[in-house]
Amino acid sequence: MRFDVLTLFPDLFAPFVEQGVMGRAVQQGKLVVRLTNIRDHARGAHRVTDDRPYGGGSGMVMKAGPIVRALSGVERISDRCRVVLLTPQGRLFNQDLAWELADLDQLILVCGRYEGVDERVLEGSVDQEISIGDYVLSGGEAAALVVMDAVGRLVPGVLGSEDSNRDDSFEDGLLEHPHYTRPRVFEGREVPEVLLSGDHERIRVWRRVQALKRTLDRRPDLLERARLTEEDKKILSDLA
Ligand code: 4GX
Repeated sequence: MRFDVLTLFPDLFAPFVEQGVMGRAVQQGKLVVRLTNIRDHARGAHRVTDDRPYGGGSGMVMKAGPIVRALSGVERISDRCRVVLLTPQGRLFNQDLAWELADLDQLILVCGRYEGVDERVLEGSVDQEISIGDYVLSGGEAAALVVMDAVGRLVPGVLGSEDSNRDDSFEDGLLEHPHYTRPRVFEGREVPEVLLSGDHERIRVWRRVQALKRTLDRRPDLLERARLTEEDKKILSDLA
């Protein structure tokens, strides 16, 4: 899978692209990340990328020209390609959308700054607007990193067997059970006895109960869309 990021701050991406799961996947060629500096497509001696809003008001708006020219400069490697603008006005990003995007060959992420981008960029050159949540960032870059991280790890071969997908929170729509590792006692707090028992069935049931308890307690909204087994439903009715 290839990610193309259009941004005024390409340097923000280097540490993320070079390290961790993403870094390894890029080295292995399973992910390709290309950065385009929108300013390289601005015209004039001053390479201006923003201007004052028509109709007045505070703040600046990103000009259409540099963004659209930057998009034209991005090679499309496949028809399975989507141009995404990160904005609070977009579809709320979640694990379902991450899976949908992971099915593409190429994702072009446009990062806006200031008050936003000229609406004509959206009309003519953007396939989808995505928001990573209901809060205000100072630019789309942090949002693009979130999308690349969540989508990239769903691409086959990106996660090692060490950190596989299948146990993850949200893959069944529930929050995760608690995790413990050595030492057995830390600051007087013991690891739950069941986890030391070696009884794999007891451990499985305990973990499932913990996951269901946490979800019921902290994110009951998730239960409506969770993939629940008959055993899960029984546990939940016992908890209630
Ligand atoms: N999830 N922001 C983008 C500037 C902007 C505004 C409109 C394009 C259109 C955000 C979020 C987010 C702040 C990034 C405004 N660019 N992006 N920026 N929440 O808050 O994605």
